Parts: sequence; C-alpha cells; structure tokens
Amino acid sequence: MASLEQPILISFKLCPFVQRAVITLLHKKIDYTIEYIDLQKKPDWFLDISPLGKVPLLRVKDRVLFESAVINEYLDETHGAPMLSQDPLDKAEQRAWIEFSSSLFNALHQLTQARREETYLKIEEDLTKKLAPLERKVGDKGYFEGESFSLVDSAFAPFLMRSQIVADNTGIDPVSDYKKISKWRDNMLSLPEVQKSVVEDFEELYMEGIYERGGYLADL
Ligand SMILES: N[C@@H](CCC(=O)N[C@@H](CS)C(=O)NCC(=O)O)C(=O)O
Repeated sequence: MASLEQPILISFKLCPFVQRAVITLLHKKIDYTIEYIDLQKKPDWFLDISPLGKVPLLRVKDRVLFESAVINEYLDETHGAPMLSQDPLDKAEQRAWIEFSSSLFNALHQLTQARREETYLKIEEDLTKKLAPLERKVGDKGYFEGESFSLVDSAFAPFLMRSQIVADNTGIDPVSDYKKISKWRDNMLSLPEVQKSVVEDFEELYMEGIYERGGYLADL
C-alpha cells in the first residue's frame, strides 16, 4: 500500500517533462505513485491544483509542486547524492543547459508536425544547428559531463529517447551529425532508470501520435 509520505506524480504518458521526473525518481530509488490523466479532458481536481494546467505535478504531503526542473531539484535535494554541482557557477551552467533541453522537445515536436517539405527541411536544418553547441559542450564518456548521471542527463534523456525512436522508425536521425551526442544517447538509453521511465508501449504510442499528425516525416 502507498505510504502517506510517498510522493504522487501526476502524469501524461507521452509527456517528456513528466519523464524527467520519473527518471530522477527511479535513479534515486524513491518510492512513488504515478497517476495518469488525459490532457484532452483535464479532470476538475487537476485544474484545481495545477496553476498552469500542465503536468507534471508532484504531490508531496499536502503540497503541490509544478515545473519539472523544480520537481527534479526538490527530489535531488531531499534524496541521496546530489545530481547538481555544489559550486554556484557550475550549478548555474547546469541549470542553463536544463533550460536548453526543454527547447529541444519543442523543436522535435515541430519536426514531426511540419506538413510541407519546405517547412520540414527548414525545421530540420534549425534543429541540426541548435544541436551544434550541445555537441561542443557534451562529454565523451556517455554523460553530459564527467562520468556520472546528473540532473542535466535526466533533463535531456526524453529528447534523446524520442530522437532514437524517430530514427528507428523513419530513418531520419536528428543527431546523426554529432558523434558525442550519439554516444551520450547510446549510454542514456542503456540505463535502467531511462528505459523504465516510460510505459511499455511508449514507442507505439509516440509513433502513433506522429502518424496521426500526418506530417511530412510520417510519410518518409
Ligand atoms: N515547463 C513545464 C512544461 C510542462 C508541459 O508543457 N507539460 C505539457 C505536457 S508535455 C502539458 O501539461 N500541457 C497541457 C497544456 O498545456 O494544456 C515543465 O517543465 O514542467
């Protein structure tokens, strides 16, 4: 039975921001309960407690946390070894890259939505350009930096997973130009906390969404 102290994560199966929190919960081996909602039909109780009407939410005791980066920092600060640097400048830089990772979710989503070839090619080019500074920054040991898993890894892993699924199903790999990002992705996707951070039929659900949107990518 779930303990009263156990955090409850309010989730949507395809949400990359929720996935970040799940990865951190699994990495830190924190017991939690997950509750899925349908974002097309947001329940009233959810709207009552979610200031932005978005997932993830983390219910902790009688409090509600929102924003995935904030949830992850709370989980990090309250459980186990720190996953962000203790040095203020290093930590600020890590937070900046976490913010950058959020923009990749949107860029990949746009790529899957573009209908006309011309629009698609422009978005693909922009995404490739956007990844260049990341390639320069990322380490070559399979982690964002150093040899251990940080909150930055946790934040990027949902993008890396989705890019691999797109590559496997369409032959279009948004990170193929970048060796270090590709190595980082291989390592991230081999980790249990990343593999178990989504529902079992995630790949089908994710690709179904792409095919339903009927964009240029879906026809390749
Ligand atoms: N900045 C937020 C973004 C969360 C977000 O955009 N969640 C999406 C699902 S992936 C959502 O709940 N959308 C519902 C809506 O906008 O109505 C975070 O990091 O938690």
